[in-house]
Amino acid sequence: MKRIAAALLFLPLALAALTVQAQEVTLRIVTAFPEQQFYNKRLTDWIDKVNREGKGVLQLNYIGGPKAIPTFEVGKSVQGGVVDLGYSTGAFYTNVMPEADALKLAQIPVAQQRRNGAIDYIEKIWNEKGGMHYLARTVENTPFHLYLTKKRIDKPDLAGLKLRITPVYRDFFQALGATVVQMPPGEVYTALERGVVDGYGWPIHALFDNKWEEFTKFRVDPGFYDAEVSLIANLSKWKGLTQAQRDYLTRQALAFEAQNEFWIGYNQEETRKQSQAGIQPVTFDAATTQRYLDEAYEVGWAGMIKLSPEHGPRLRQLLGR
Ligand code: 173
Repeated sequence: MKRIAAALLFLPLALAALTVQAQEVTLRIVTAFPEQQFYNKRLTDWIDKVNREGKGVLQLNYIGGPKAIPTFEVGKSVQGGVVDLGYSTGAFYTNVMPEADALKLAQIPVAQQRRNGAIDYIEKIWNEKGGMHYLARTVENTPFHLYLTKKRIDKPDLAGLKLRITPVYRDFFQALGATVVQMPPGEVYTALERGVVDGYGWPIHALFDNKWEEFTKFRVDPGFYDAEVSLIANLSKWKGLTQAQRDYLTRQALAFEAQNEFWIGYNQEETRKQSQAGIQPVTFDAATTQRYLDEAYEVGWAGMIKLSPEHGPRLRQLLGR
C-alpha cells in the first residue's frame, strides 16, 4: 500500500516531465546543395537561430548535404519521411512531381505569390502530389546563366555544345540546339576538369563556392528565370506537430523568406568577382536579347504544361506577369 501511495505521489511529476518533452520536437533537416556551398551557411545560421529561440518548442537537427542524401534524392526523402525537412530547389525533385520545377518561372516576388494565391495553389500541389508542406522560398532575385569553358558564342546558337544541366535548363538549352547532360552540382567540378562538358547552367552566384571559375571563360548575358531554393517539410510530420510548433516554424521560415533582398547586393558582388576572375560576359544586340529571354520563358512554360497539363496553365497564370 505504502509503495503504491509513494508511486502515486510522484505520478504528477513524471507526467509533467513527459508533457514538457512532448512539447519539444526535434526535426531532421538535409540540404540538397554541396556541403561547402554558401547556401548552407545561410541555412545553418537560420537553424542556429531556430534552435536558440525554440527551446521547449522545436529544434532542428542538421544532417548535412549530399554525402548523407544525394541531391536528386532529397525530395523523395522528404516525401517518404526519411527526413522531416529539406532544403532544395524544385529542379532536384522533379522525380516527386514535375511541377516542382515551375517555381523558377515566377516573374513576381514570393511576397506577391503569397497575396495572389500562387503559394496556396503550390501548397495544394505539394500536399497532394508531393506529400509535402511548402514552407518558404529563401532564394529569389537571382537569374540563371549559361557559362562556357572554352568556346565563345556570338549568337544564341548552342549547336555542337555539350552542356551540364538540371531540369531548370533542359528545354531552353535543347531548344537552342545544345546536347545536354544532367548532373548534380557536386559532380560538375570533375566534369569540367575532365573536359566532359563545354559549359553549364548555374545562377549568377555561388560559382566560387564550387571553384568552377577555374574552368570558366564566358558568361552569357542576360540571365533568365529566377533561381529558387525552398524549405519543404514532410506533410504527415507537419500535421503531427502541435499548433504551437507549426506556428513557430512558420514564423521562422517566413522570417527567412523575408530576407531575399539580400541576394540583390550579393549578386552584384558575385558578378564583380567573376570579372575579376577573368570571366567575360557575352552579350547580344537588344533584339536578340529580347528573343533569347522570350524563348526561355516560352519553352520553359511549354515544357511545364506538357509535363503537367493539369496544373501548368494555372501555375503560369499565377506566377507569370
Ligand atoms: O544548376 C543547378 O544545379 C540548379 O538547378 C540550381 C537551382 C537553384 C539554385 C542553384 C542551382
